[in-house]
Amino acid sequence: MVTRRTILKASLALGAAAVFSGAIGGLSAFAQNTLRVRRSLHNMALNDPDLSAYRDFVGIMQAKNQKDPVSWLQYSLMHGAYNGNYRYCPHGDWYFLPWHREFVMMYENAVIALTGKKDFAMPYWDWSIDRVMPKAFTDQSYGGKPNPLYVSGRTLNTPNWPLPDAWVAPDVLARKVYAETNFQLFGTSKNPNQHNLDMSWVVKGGGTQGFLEGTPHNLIHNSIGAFMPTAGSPRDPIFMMHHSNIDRIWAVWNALGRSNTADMTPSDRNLWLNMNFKNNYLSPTGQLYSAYPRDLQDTKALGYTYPGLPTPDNLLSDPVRDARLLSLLAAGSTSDTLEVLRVLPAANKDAATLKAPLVKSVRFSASLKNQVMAQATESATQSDAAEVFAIIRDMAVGPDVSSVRVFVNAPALSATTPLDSAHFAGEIGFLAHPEAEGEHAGHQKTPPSALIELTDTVRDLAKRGLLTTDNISVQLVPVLREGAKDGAGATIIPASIEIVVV
Ligand SMILES: [Cu+2]
Repeated sequence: MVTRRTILKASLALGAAAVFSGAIGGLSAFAQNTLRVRRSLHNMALNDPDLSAYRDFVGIMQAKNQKDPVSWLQYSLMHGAYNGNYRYCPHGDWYFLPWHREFVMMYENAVIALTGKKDFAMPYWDWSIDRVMPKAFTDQSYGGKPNPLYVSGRTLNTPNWPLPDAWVAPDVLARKVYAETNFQLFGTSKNPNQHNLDMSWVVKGGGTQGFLEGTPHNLIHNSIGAFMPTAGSPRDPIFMMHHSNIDRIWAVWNALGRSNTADMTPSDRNLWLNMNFKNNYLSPTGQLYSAYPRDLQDTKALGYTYPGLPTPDNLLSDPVRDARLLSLLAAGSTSDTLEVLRVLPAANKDAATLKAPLVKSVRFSASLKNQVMAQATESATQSDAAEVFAIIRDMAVGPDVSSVRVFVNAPALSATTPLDSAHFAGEIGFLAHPEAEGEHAGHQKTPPSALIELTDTVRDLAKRGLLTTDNISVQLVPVLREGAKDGAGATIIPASIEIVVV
């Protein structure tokens, strides 16, 4: 029996990654009568018809009166405003993927309408392969004229570039994205307080971000700088390339045989499928329109696909493990009733700062230690070994903080401890989040929460003989926004940190 747990230990997912992570050009594989194929920017010629149509579209939209509903600015404002709040776009809850799928299609349909290129399909930037910004977007001019895809003020010369393996490497995605079989653990979980279909839940956040949203999605937004870390991120033309790739990852995940809703409770299934993103989108003629997740699950039904989608890998889900993790995420930091091991449920008041990382340690019992150590020694055919996670809840994130790095049992830590340290477990990015001012400040987001898988790190430390005490320490180090100074705004105070073994 191949389950998620065995594949984690056997690293079989590495092989699977090689099958579908390659960039495959050309229109041949899936082209049908009307199915448009979104292609990788990898090796795409600067004068490729799709890339050219997108460039022309951006130029047309930017040349319009920016009060026209069909203009570069007004389209972006459906998502949110630069120096302002998010308007309709959900981050940090389970509507993240379907909402952005329709948002990319809104632009794609407008490209078709405004350029007349009927077979246009939005390209995607596969940042697992191309670790720097695509040249088509960084050249200041094209064809002797200013390049509409270029944005000044981006921060592309920071230590974040080229994008590090820890965020985007194919084997990391294989283990942390594709080997996850539960939609909410893969694509961000529900706000546990949501019990109806009121649209205010869409923008509220309050779910727990896993690897996909918290790490590559958020950190690439932040690394690009300029508009991209803000609610006005769609004003940077690279937004669509980034979100087309996020959308492709969802399509790959589904193609592997994962269902969005099969393991949801009936009531959750209703709340996810039937949410109305009411008038959240603009048509190519400037009319508001709506979309529902129930209609956004199958790209082929929507008229497009991606090349090189994998076939199902027959990885079995582990419903007991999924249910335990989801109930832990839903329980909030005060519940203490679950029959799952939880460590450190007490509320936290301490801050993580650059000079003093926040450290939460726990002494493992002998039986727990055995479960954890089993990660290093158990044969790949056994499927009952424990996984270890940190749940970091409701982080109060200072305005100067761009992300938080999570380490396990590191003897010494600083802002420059490398991501390839054996003690590194993960990094969660935070999009810019202006504080709400007064009642007209827009939708207030719930502070972000994150689920960090520690299994690989703990297993690896044990293998290397670096788990030398009975303590497991989870350590948080904030990372400053580009250009920010270490000071009062450079702190993170999570409401709680739990180390859970499921
Ligand atoms: Cu967004």
